[in-house]
Formats: sequence, C-alpha cells, structure tokens
Amino acid sequence: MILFATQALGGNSDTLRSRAEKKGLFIGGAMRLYKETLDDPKYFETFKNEFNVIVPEHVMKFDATHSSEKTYDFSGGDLIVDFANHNSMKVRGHTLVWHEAVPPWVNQYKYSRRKLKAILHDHILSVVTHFKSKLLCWDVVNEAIGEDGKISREGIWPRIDKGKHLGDYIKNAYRWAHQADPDVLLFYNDYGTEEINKKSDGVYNFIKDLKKEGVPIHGVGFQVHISYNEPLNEESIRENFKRFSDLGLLLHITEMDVGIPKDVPLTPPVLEQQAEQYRKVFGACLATPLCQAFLTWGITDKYTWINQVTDMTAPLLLDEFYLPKPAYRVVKSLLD
Ligand code: 9MR
Repeated sequence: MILFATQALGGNSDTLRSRAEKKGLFIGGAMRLYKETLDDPKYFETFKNEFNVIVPEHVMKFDATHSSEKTYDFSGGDLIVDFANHNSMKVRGHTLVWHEAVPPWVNQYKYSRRKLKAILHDHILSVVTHFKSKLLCWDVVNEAIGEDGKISREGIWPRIDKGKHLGDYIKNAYRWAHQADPDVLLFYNDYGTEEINKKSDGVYNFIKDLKKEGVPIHGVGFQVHISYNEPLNEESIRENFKRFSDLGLLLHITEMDVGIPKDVPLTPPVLEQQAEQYRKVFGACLATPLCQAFLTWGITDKYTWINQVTDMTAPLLLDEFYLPKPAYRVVKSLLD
C-alpha cells in the first residue's frame, strides 16, 4: 500500500551504488533465485543499478549445494557469480556452517563424531574450492553463539565436539576454508549482536580468542533483523562496532531488514520510523573505520523472507513496486 507519491528509480545515474563507490564502500542485498524473481527482469536490473555486492539468499547453503552425500550442485551460486562478474559486482559467500539449511542426509542419520567431522571437512573443502578466487568473503560460521554468549549446542555440527572441546569444530571450519582459498576473507555472522549485550560480548570474546590462537578469521557480520519500533541504542551500536574494529576485524552489515507488523498501516510516520532504524545502523557503520559493507536481506518488499515466516512485512529500502521508501533516501543521504 503506497500512501505517498514518490519518484521511481529508473534512468537515474545517482544511485546508492554510484555514491557508495565514490566512498569505496560495498552496498548490496540478498538475491533469491526462485521462479518469481527469475521472471522479473526489473529485479536484476535494480540489483546492478543500485548495488555492487550480492549475497545469495539460499543457493550457496549446505542443503542447496550438497543435497546428498555424493552430489554437489553449484549451479545457483555460479549464476550469481556470473551475474556479478558481468556487472562488476562482488559476491559474499553465505554460508558454510549453520544449524539450519542442513539436508536430511546429514541431519537424519546418527553419525560418529569422526564421520560428522569428515562430512563437514569435505563440504567446506569442496564448496570453497569450487568458488576459489570468485568471492569477496565467506560467512564461514553462521549463528553459532547463543543469547547467553556461549557457544550453542543447537543443530548437528556441535556434536562433532566433546564436552569442553565445544568450539573446535568452528576453529577447524576457518582453517579448512583458509586452506581451500587462502585469499578469501573469512567472516563470522550472527543476529542480535549490533548492540553491546551478552551475545555480542560472547561473539567478541570468542573471536578475540580465535585471533589469539592464530585461527584465520578476518571479519564479523552483523545481520540486524529488527523491527521498526524496537528501541535501538545508537551509542551502544557505535561502541560495539568500534571494539570489533579495534581487534582489526572488517565489519559488514550483512542482512539488515526492519519489519513492520502486517496490521500496522504503512503511513508516512511509520515509514519514517523504519528509516530512522536504518539511519542508526548504517550511520554507525559509516562511523567505524573497518566497516566496509552494508547489505539488506533482499532489495524490494515484493520478495522478502519475513512475509512468509513472520507476522511482519515491508522491511526493505524499496517498496513492492521498486519505489524508494524513506529508508532508501536516508541511506542515500548518508552516502552524500
Ligand atoms: O531468507 C532465507 C530463507 O529464504 C531460507 O528459507 C532460510 C533457510 O535457508 O534462510 C533465510 O535466510 C536466513 C539467513 O541465511 C541467516 N540469517 C537469517 C535469515 C532469515 O531467516
């Protein structure tokens, strides 16, 4: 529902991309390759005009690339890499180790620790080798730390590690990825970590230890899946980003979206409130020397995971007609 007149993007050379490139920054979004998007040329047109980095929403995950033990399928990732190369864009690899998007052949069987470790090793070596020299970075490990700041036992992968060795599977994942492609930047990616809190303390301390042990890790991703009216402490975000930057890590905002409950009308004040959330987070990124990328989880409200999975909607910078929302204008003005 559009309640205010706005100008279309078309034919404009003053884009988010053109402004970001003047500042040496990456700006992008998650790309989905479903029938709905493949049949929508405007989707790809908008990606290449407005953005210079893409993260695949699904096609590089375990269940998409490795759906049975002996089968690898890189076709979706290859398409995105080709599209990116063709349009001088970069690709963030997402993701190698996550408790979700694990196929039944891994989840349903009771493997020994040793076998499970061999499965993960083979997966990481095969996938990273296939995309060697083609990606900007990999989200090697995704969402492995809980709200309490401790390494989580959720999902299959932590079963590789016995008791007090919990976390070794994470360290190995980085080492194996680095062996397969020594030039690609390796990230840890999580949600609920933008402010200083128990979880971000846990992530900070864990990465600090990894660096101390010489584990190859180069960056940290902040997903930032939030809602339009949740309180965000800007000072805390800035301080938090700074402490990661002080460790010498690159920072990426990897999946930002700002949901609005479906029963809240998309009035101008509500959309302004949404834009303000983007301002706080993107502003903090711009104020942090090693923050080099800002990506949203999708690019248009026409296609967003939150419509299916949550009671929220309309979380992105462009509305369902690809028209710029107040959030788009705020992000653009910060790139001035
Ligand atoms: O948006 C993604 C959705 O289409 C997939 O079905 C789902 C499982 O693969 O993953 C969603 O993306 C998640 C991302 O990979 C990690 N952070 C949370 C995202 C939203 O759930």
